[in-house]
Amino acid sequence: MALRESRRLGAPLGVAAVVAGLVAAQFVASLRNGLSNPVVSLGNRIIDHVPAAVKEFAIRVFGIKDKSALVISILLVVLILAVIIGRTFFSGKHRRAYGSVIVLTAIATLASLLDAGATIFSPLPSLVAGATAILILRWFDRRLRRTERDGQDGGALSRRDLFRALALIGVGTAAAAGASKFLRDRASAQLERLNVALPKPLKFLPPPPTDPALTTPGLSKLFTPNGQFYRIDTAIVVPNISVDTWRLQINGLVSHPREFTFQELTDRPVFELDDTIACVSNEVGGYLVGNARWLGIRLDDLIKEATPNAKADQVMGYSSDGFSAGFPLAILDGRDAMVAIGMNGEPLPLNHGFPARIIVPGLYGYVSATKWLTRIELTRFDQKQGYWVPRGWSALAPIKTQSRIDTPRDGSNINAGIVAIAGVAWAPTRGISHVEVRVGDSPWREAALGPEIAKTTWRQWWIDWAATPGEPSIAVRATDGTGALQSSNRTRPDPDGAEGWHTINITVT
Ligand SMILES: Nc1nc2c(c(=O)[nH]1)N[C@H]1C(S)=C(S)[C@@H](COP(=O)(O)O)O[C@H]1N2
Ligand SMILES: [Mo]
Repeated sequence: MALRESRRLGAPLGVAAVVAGLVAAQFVASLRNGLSNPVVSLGNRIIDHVPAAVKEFAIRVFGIKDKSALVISILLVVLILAVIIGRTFFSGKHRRAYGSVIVLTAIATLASLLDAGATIFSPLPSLVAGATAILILRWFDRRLRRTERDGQDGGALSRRDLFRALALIGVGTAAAAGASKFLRDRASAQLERLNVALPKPLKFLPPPPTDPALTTPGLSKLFTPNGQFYRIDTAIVVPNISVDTWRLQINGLVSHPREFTFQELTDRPVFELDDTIACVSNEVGGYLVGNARWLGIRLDDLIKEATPNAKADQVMGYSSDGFSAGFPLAILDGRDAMVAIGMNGEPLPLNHGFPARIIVPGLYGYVSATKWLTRIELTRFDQKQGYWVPRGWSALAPIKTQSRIDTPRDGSNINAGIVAIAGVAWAPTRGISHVEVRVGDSPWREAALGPEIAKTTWRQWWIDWAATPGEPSIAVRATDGTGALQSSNRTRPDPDGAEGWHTINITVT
């Protein structure tokens, strides 16, 4: 009776043991930087090895939630394994169940040893997870045996006992989860960020003009608020960097390697830059693009002080979590590339690279915009490749001229009458000189353009259109500041950015 009962309880008990192990691991991982959560490490290894096509797919299907989807998938697989382990264990095959836990622990250990900056301590949480799961399984087993031996009303008693045990594990798990969250928050860069006082630029940029988006519902704002700014990176957990211990190194093929504390860096002259950044994975008409007023330190000055050797032809930024992005040294042609510390009047948000990142006007993010920056290396293209290059993306990646219709939305129904068609167009650093709109088969019409605050930023555009009933398609195309028309040839984002005119279909009734 007790045995049959226990077999049925195998699944929930297996899950309880494994979940308790994972929570114990998270608790240990939150005690100090450098201890890796096993699920995060497994996710990191998967992200490291996904081909460009899968990354594309994940971004398209899950958008910026791609990493939550990854973590949830890993947890689901682990939970399924936990059910199998629980059932195996409680049907008497103890060695096989322990063996499975040990194999899982070994995989997690290996995964955490491969994390950027891993030490021999990094797998500690994985080992704690494995040990916790095994101890809990053994404890359950002992209780089961005891109730069986005592023989008094076996099944009922063992079930009550086991539910009590489950409740205990539940409470312990919740307590550990709460404590680990508390510890993480206390150590958090979030608090330090609130205390960072941004230095003042020698000369402020003029205040932004009145935003046309105020009068055109649906049009993107001239400056994208930080909370709405797109986020793309490989970090499952945002790096938690303390400005007290943070250093920026500049080294590699240089005669004067440099190292700065956050204070030393921000004591230098800072300047403001209005710049639109874009992700190479952005589809035609997509939202992986945003405009901000950045505050930072001139990158060309920093590099000049380090004195690159004649052999150096690439500037590679590295983040605390092992990401890297490289671009030609020759790109620093006087343009306002910076080590950014501020975004739209605030210290960089954690999601966008606190305490410092690189911004290079005119280059896609994956070759330039390293967040959580810790090192800048002068190197050679024939010696080092940035993170995404061996994964199938181009080594050189200037931002292509693109335009997007924000309103009306693709597939929407609107009423006949006067309607605004509006959106944004960008071509940093060339600027936008014309935007044209075509409705159905009508000729292209020149759109009105919003203020050009800089050649590095996007420009809003709009036309008033007298909509009549039908199902028209609407297309947009931009001409950059050099007079070059945006390419009409539809291409995929990989290897160096999508091309084509954004075209939508709507219904007018
Ligand atoms: N450390 C780090 N920096 C990174 C990335 C990353 O994965 N890790 N992704 C880059 C890519 S692909 C883009 S498009 C931009 C996005 O910047 P955002 O998230 O601030 O919009 O960051 C870049 N910097
Ligand atoms: Mo990107």
